[in-house]
Amino acid sequence: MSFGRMHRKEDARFIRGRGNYVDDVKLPGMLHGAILRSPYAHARIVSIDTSAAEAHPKVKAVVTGATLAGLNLAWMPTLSNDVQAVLATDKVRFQGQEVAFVVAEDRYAARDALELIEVEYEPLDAVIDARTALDAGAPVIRDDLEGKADNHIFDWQAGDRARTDELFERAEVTVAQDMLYPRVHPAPLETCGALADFDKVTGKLTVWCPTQAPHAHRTLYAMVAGLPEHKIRVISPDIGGGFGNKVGIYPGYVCAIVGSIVTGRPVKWMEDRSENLMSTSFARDYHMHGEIAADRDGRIKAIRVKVLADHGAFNGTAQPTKFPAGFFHVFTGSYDLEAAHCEVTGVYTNKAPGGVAYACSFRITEAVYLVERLMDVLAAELGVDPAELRMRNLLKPDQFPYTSPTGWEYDSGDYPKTLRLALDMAGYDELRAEQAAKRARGELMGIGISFFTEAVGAGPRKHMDILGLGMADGAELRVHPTGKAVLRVSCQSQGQGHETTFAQIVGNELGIPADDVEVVHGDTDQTPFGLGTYGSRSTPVSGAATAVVARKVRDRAKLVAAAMLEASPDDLEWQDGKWSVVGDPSTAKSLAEIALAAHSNLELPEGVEGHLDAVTVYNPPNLTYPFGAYICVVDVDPGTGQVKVRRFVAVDDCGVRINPMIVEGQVHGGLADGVGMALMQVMAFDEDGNHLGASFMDYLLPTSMECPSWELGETVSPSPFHPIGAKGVGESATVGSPAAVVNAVVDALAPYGIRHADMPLTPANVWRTIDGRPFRT
Ligand code: PCD
Repeated sequence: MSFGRMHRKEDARFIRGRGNYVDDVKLPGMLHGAILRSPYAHARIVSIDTSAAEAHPKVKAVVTGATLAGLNLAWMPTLSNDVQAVLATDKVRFQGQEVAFVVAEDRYAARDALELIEVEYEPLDAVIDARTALDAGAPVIRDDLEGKADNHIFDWQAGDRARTDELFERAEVTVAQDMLYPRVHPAPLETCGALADFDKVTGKLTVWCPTQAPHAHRTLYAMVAGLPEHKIRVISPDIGGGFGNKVGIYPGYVCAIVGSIVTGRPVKWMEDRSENLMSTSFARDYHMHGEIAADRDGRIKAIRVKVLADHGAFNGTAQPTKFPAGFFHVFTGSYDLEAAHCEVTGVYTNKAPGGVAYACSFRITEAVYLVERLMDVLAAELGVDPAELRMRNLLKPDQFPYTSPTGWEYDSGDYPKTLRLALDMAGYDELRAEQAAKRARGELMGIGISFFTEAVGAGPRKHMDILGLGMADGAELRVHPTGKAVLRVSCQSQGQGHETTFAQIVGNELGIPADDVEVVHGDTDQTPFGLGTYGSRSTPVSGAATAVVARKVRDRAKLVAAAMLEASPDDLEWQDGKWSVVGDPSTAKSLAEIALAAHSNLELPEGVEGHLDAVTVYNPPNLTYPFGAYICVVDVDPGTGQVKVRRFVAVDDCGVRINPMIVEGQVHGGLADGVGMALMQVMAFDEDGNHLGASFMDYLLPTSMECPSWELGETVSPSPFHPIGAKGVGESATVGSPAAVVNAVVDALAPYGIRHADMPLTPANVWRTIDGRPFRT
């Protein structure tokens, strides 16, 4: 068994500062690019004069939208079948939009030359608040789209409206709540960038880029630029965090490629922090109205939701094509109810495009937040304890596999057991007693619960695709004569430790140490096709492919072992990581022995090839459904509105854990993210569309100062849809934790009659929420 708490192999280079990131890659003759960006949120471009920049002694090329239009590259397709300007030609549509690209001998000269470009703008009114985007007379943002006369993108719905409405009409109790999941940003520590090298002689284009989906990038470059796919190589070296920010193709990548084609030299473009925060994919920005219908005794019946989704200036949200609101329709959460319905309307605004699944499988964070806030609003209405209300409504173990009212097939779980464990770990009853005593003294202590179910591992080819590409992943496993193995996968580690866990999967299947398995990823010339890493899909899809390909090797090894033992394969058994004749352990052959024999002159039966190597493509039969119960304890200072997260208990169930230490690390990171979103983060804009969070001075990342010492627990419900029973976990904590923190803060503020407050619960927001309200115990 190679599963277990193994130290991460990749840390040998990371902790020595020997990682190799895109900006570490330096090629002979390399030039540097910089992007001129729009100061306005919405403005017509009257003229662009690049002559002074071109005259700069170190400048090699200046590329504008007009240059790109000549190459038919001024616009590129987005992940949502919209188009996005690579460099603006007609108008700028958000502050920070790409307007021109300068290629120069060094980074400083490129930046200096930006200031020599003269752009004349005619400012236009901007649409900043999504709630006004569909007003009659609102400025039309996308007049580039033929016949477009408003800012509407799509209407989408899921569930059974008639049945849901009927249950609402008959319900004994209903509650409703408006809530905003604010626009936030994945903010990986390494910003985005690309190094492009076009070789005119061979016609080969090599792009180094921190992408979460190298193969998808290659295919899209081929489709968009018309370059032959086999002449494109995308290399994703070490990545300093992705969190969904590195899924899509950004204008800067295309500019670097064009820059290299135009100058005949390699061109590197790296954005700075402000560029990353202002122009790369945001997340969330959902204005939600949720309602829940229940009996007096707290049995919930139905949920109904209306969402206004702010998608920014270009619809670049990332999700399987069929689902414009991603997996939002999993909003019935972990509860047994009769019907549900949601309507989502997407609109354009003058903000950066994106809508990525920042640490969430396509809008599940929004869905979990919605249902977990509604549960607390209902608990307050009924005067029932929120833990008790959840216990009454959680799905029961015998309901699995469970088909939700909006069509999801949950795979496995014992939800009450997981919640019970969390309550025990937290000492829930004592916490409530402590809270009562403190309330009597006028102190603000809050306890927040959230129970979440995620749907990860996109996805089954029959249900989903991205831009027509099915979501199956390949894997290749080569076994050297001495029994050491090389695994090649399409998924892409951004820090999650795939080089370790994927080696552990192979080791576990083949009876060899994980250290004997090298994992190759991040290079389209070296790996099989697959759609990349996001939505916690690597373990569910590529991880499954890895187990399957290793089993193919094991099956082949069986035939070779049979030949070695002069036995029938039917008489062999796999025991303790070796093939042996049934009942005779002395005959056991290890993989290394078998590999050597497979490469030798051993006579193999008719039809059995030599070597042990194998390939596979894995098409997941279903998603996997990790879940968990989180409990957060906060203290709020009534004088300043400051929230302190005192304790956080997180019980996660991600099925079989390959490397429990990595899983815990993933959970720690996600919980910190959740505290950040709940208490500190929002991409804010003023009414003219000026971005108010373009540095880490304004857009705050949580540190150890804001985080408690996490208290983790686990339950294990193997997924019946996965060869080793594993479910994804990378995003669970980000999905589940914001609701727990907000529920805790709102619980602390209950004596003021507060039932809801929107994130981020900064001291100023908390203080404004309670200011002037009487405190009643
Ligand atoms: N695992 C184990 N076991 C189990 C599960 C899992 O062990 N059961 C592990 C694995 O193998 C890996 C990890 O853990 O290693 C994770 O996993 P998953 O869940 O599968 O996931 P993936 O796919 O791999 O990844 C992804 C994720 C995401 S998605 C995100 S956001 C984030 C996370 O991941 N990001 C990041 N985490 C992390 N970490 C780090 N360090 N960094 C980063 O960046 Mo998206 O959609 O993109 O938004």
